[in-house]
Amino acid sequence: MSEAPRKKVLLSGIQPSGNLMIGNYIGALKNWVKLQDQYDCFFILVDLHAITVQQDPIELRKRCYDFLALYIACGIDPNKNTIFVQSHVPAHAELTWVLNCYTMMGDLSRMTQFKDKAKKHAKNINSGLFTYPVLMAADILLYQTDLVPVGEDQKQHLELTRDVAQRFNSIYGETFRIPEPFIGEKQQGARIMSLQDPQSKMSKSDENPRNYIALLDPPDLIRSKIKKAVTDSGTEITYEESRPAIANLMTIHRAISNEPFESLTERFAGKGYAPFKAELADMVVEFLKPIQARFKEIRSDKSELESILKAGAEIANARTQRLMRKVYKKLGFIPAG
Ligand code: ATP
Ligand code: LTN
Repeated sequence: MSEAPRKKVLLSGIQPSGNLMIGNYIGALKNWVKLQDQYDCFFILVDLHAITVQQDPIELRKRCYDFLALYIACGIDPNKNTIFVQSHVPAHAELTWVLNCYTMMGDLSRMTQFKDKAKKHAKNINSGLFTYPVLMAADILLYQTDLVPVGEDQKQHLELTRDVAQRFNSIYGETFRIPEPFIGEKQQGARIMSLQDPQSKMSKSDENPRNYIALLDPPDLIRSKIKKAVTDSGTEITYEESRPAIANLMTIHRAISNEPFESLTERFAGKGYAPFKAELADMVVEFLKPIQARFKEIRSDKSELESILKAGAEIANARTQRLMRKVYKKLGFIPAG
C-alpha cells in the first residue's frame, strides 16, 4: 500500500509582546489564514523570544491568551492547526544550543533587528537578543518546515536559518529541510510603516501607540489615529516611493479592500487627504468590528484556550522529540536509552 504524500509544513510565530496590530495582521496573520488549508500548520506563541526584552510577567501571561484568542478571531482554525506556546516544548531551547555551535558571531552581528533592538534597549543588550535568530532557526528546523510566512523584516532571519541548516547538513548529511520564506510584496503590505514616522516599520511594541493601529483599538481611537497620521507634501492620493506616508495608507487600504491603487487615485482625484483618510478609518473600523466581537467571546473561555494550547504542545513535543533524537545521534551523542 502506498503512503499518502506528506502534507507540506508551514510554520510561523509571533512574539507575545506589545499589542497585536494591523501590520502583524497584513504582513503575517492574513497569509496564515489564507494558507492554513493547504499546509500542515504550526503557529507558535514565541514567549522565549519575547523575554529578549524586559517583560512584565503578569502582562506576558495575559497577552499569550489574548494573542491566541486573536489568532482564532482572525480566522485561524484551532481544530485544523497546531497552535502552542514555545516554552511548552523544551526541544526549542535544546536545538537552539546545538545550532548556536553552528552559527557564526559575524553573521549574527549583521542582523538589522539586533542592531535596531540594541539601539532601542541600550541598557539591556543581553546575549539572548544577539542569538535570537538562532532560536528562530530552531523553531523552524525542528518541524522540517517547508514554508514560513512572515513580514519583510524577517527575511534576513530566514536567510540565516537556511545558511545554518545548510552548514549542518553539509557536515552531518541531510538532516534539516531547507525552508522557503513566504513574504508578500511591499505594495501588498509586507512592510507596513509607522503612522507617525513612515520611515520606520510599524511595530507592536512601539512606545507611542499612535504609531500603530492595534487589532483591539476601539473605533474612535482608530479614527483619531488615522486622521492624525502624518502625510507627505502635495494632496494627491498616488502611490510613489517618494511619498512614503500616503503610500503606506494606500497599502493598508488595499490590503483590506483589495481595491487597486489606480482606482483609489481616480476616486480621490482633486479631493485631498481628508476624505481618503475618513474612508480608510471607516473601513478599518468595519473590518475589525467582527474580529473584536469574536475575540471577546473566545477570550472569555479560558479553559478552552488552555486545552487548545495543551493539545498543541502534545503534538509539537512528539514531533520534536523524534527530531532531537536524530540530531543528537548525528552529533555522536550516546543515546539516552
Ligand atoms: P515587536 O515590536 O514586539 O518587536 P513586531 O511588531 O515587530 O514586534 P513580531 O512579533 O516581531 O512583531 O512579528 C510578528 C510578525 O509580524 C512577523 O511575521 C513580522 O514579520 C510581521 N510584522 C511585524 N511588523 C510588521 C510590519 N510593520 N509590516 C508587516 N509585517 C510585520
Ligand atoms: N522572529 C520573528 C518571530 C518568530 C518566528 C519564528 C517567525 C520567532 N520564531 C519562526 C517565523 C518562524 C519576528 O517576527 N520577530
